[in-house]
Formats: sequence, structure tokens, C-alpha cells
Amino acid sequence: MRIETETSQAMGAGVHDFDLHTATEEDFQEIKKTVYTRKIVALKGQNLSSPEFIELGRRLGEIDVYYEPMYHHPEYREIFVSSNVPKDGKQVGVPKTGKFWHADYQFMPRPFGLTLIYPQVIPAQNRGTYFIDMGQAYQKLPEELKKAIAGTRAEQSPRRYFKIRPSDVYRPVSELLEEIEQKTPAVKHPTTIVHPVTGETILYISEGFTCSLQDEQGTVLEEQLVPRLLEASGQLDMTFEHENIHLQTYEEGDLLIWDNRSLIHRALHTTTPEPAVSHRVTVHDEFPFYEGIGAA
Ligand code: 7UC
Ligand code: FE
Repeated sequence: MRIETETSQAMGAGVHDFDLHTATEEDFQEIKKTVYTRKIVALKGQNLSSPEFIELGRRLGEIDVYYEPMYHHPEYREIFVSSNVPKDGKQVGVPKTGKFWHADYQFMPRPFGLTLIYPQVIPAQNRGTYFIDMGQAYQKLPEELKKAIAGTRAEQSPRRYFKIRPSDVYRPVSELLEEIEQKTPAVKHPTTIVHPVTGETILYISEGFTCSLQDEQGTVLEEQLVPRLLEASGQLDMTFEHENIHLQTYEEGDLLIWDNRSLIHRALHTTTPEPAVSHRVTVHDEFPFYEGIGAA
């Protein structure tokens, strides 16, 4: 196994000659360390079956099965399927997922540290995913904004991007909204979290899931604060030319592992939808999601 950190880019590393069957415990630790420091790691030239992909996840930590069964691979619930390619005339997984800035499971009480994406059908034209390093974004905030959010908490909810399921047809929308609030009530995380491995401070907010900021007493802060933070971090730039935005492209055989603590991501928007299928496994590593999580 050989790890190559491309110095021309702010993030990313390529892992060559990785073989799941011969990889040692040290190799997995090395890969994880590279994910925390370089944020995105591409295992090159992979040719894994679904059970092998799951095995890879298990070697990195504890797999978190997605809470909505609609996304599950029909045979392997550990795999979340994003697909616009029907199989035997039937939809598999969910199409057009993640077309908004977010960190995975940001709306859950205990998000996971690692996201693994293994593209199965790669679009010919527009391939890739946008990323923003929210540790870097925090550093670049004007002092005045850093001060305004110190000690505050952010409320996170999936409600705006919850996907209607086939079984929801003919249900009153109010009932569906109520169900979302029951199953995934909004959670509060610190507006800035500390990475348990690198010690970096991360601005933990996203356009997709963050609803409001609150002070220590739970009083909702000035409404403009969230859009100002989104703007400053690059999340409102619809040209995707903001200096914080990194477009990660991939080629056949790439398997991406990224740091779901410091990165937010957004699926590349394609105006002419091309066939695309991607498999995802998500993993809790051995570190707390952020320092102090779950403490009263
Ligand atoms: O359909 C989607 O875009 C899924 C999204 C609401 N959640 C992904 C996650 O892991 O938080
Ligand atoms: Fe995502």
C-alpha cells in the first residue's frame, strides 16, 4: 500500500495498491490518519463486491445503517444506494440524493465520522462531488462572526430535505411533517465543534440542515446569522466558484473515504440527468464525533 498526498491541492490523497484481503490493522490506521489530515482519501483501482465493501467499512469501525429503509440496497441494508438507474424496471435506492450542502447525519444526536462512497455507474459528463472544508472556513471567518457564534448551539433538522416515499402518496402533508418531527426531532450541536483527532475547530453548520442558532439559554439568535455564515463559508455561491469549494472528481475503481466531521458536501448538479449509481457505507470510528458530545 502506498499513500500519495497531492501537494497541489488543499485536500485529498490517493491510496495505491490497497488490497482489502491483505491489508493489515496498521494499514487501516494509516488510512484513517490520512482521512483526518487530508480530509478525502481515494482508494484507487478497487473492484469490490457489496459484501467486500461492507467488510471494508467494518475494518474501519462500526457501520451505521441508514435510518430510512427506502435508501437500503435490496440485499444489503448496510449499503445506502443513490441511483437513477432502475433495475428490472424497478427503482433501487433513491435518486438525486444530497443535492444541497450538508454533513451526513448532522441532524442526528450522534453523527458518524467517516463516509465511504463507492461509485458504481459514473456519469460520463458531470462526475464528482463538491466539498467545503469547514475547519478552513471557520478560520477564514471575520473575527466579528467568530465572536458572535462563540458558545452558541445550532439546531439541525432533516425536515426541509426529507424525501417523499412511495408510501406517502395520498397522506396529508401535515401528518408526514409530524412523523418527521417524531422520528428525527431537531437536535442541537455546538455551532463550532472540535475535531477529536486533529483538534481543529470546525464550523458545523449547513444550508441543508441548520435551522437556527441559539445561545446557552436556548434563546434563538438574530435570524441573519445563519445566512451570513453560509455566505461566508461559500454555501450560497450557485456558480460553485467560491475559493472554499473543492470539486472532487473520480474515475472508475475509485472508492472515496472522507472526514464527515470537517467536510460538508453537495452532489454535483447536472441539468441533463445522466445515469449515476453510487453505493455508500457510513462508519463510526473509535473517536467521539466531537469533544464533549453527549455531555450534559
Ligand atoms: O436523500 C437525501 O439527500 C439524504 C439526506 C437527507 N441525508 C443523508 C445523510 O446521511 O444525512
Ligand atoms: Fe451526503
